Amino acid sequence: MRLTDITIRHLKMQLKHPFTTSFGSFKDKEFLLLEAKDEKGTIGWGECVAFDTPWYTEETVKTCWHMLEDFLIPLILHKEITHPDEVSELFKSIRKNNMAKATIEGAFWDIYAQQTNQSLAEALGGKKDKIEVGISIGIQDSIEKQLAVVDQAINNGYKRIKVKIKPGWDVELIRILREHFPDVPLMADANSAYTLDDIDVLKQLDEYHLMMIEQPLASDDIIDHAKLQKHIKTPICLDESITSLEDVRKAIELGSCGVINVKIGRVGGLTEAKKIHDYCAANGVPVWCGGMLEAGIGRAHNIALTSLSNFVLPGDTAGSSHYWEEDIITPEVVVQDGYINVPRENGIGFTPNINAIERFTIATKHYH
Ligand code: OSB
Ligand code: MG
Repeated sequence: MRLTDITIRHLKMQLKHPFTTSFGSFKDKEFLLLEAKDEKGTIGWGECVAFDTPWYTEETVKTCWHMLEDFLIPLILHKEITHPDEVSELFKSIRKNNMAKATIEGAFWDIYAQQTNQSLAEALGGKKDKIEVGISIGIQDSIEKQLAVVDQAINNGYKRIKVKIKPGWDVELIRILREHFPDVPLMADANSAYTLDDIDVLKQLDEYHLMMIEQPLASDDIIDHAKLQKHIKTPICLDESITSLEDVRKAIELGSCGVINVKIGRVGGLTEAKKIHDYCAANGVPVWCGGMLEAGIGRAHNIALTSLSNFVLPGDTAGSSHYWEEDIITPEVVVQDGYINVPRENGIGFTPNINAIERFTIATKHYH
């Protein structure tokens, strides 16, 4: 297979509800969509998960476009490639910039799956025909509002509730949630809002049998997380800190976490995500698929990845209608009784809605 044409579109979509974390709030999502064509005319799609500001990790929409245009696209265009695992090898000379790399790699996996008459899930080795889904709920304006939103998510069937915490919005919030929902599978995500100085607060969370606490400490840390894990019973789940299989190996060896959140973009693509999955399976570490408020293309890739067997915990891949008035794929992603069916059609198994995509597009560029 050879990629002969690539189109990058910059989209801006309004979120149904503003999403608030320990870092701030956003109302819209700006992101890049990549459409790639091979020499036979097969089209594959990739969604870049970087945000327009570097609050989560260092990449942004603009850094990704720069990396794609000036480095990654020139490396891959017209190059003969037989298997998508070769794409990350091809990009090895470029350091980091994982979200940019994953964008093309994802489109290539989609093309490869179609060319070999498989669904993307099958091409990755996924065996599940449906996946369990959780939901990530942003910080709300009041405890009452937070309770109402959690209650609605439970009623909608989500298999696990994740809430965002930050200093001053933590122990009391979790205590009240537990009072109202004693048995719901519950976890908290801090997006790096604490340091080891906060160890006493984090210890208090042990009382509420949370499934895990996600990324309490610095976004590039595994050392302090290992220290923290020795002092708390609740398993730590690493998100921001994990950018590769090597990071996972070191974190597990150090005892920095008991669970890994896998995000395709953060680790540089599906090939690396699959390696992390396999390594964690071999080491008895459960994984789940995180979310980046993706539109339909990114969501479809997450669903395919989650069909692998060691994705034993519900992911953050809620249904399209949780995020958007209108998604950019047909059918949209639907959650029923807490499950999403893994599509069986070739490729990502959802059809990009070109009309919707064009309406949300604010800039386009072609490469060939
Ligand atoms: O930390 O997992 C996170 C959203 C954007 C960036 C980082 C995170 C999140 C979420 C929501 O928690 C996940 C989703 O619903 O897509
Ligand atoms: Mg997180």
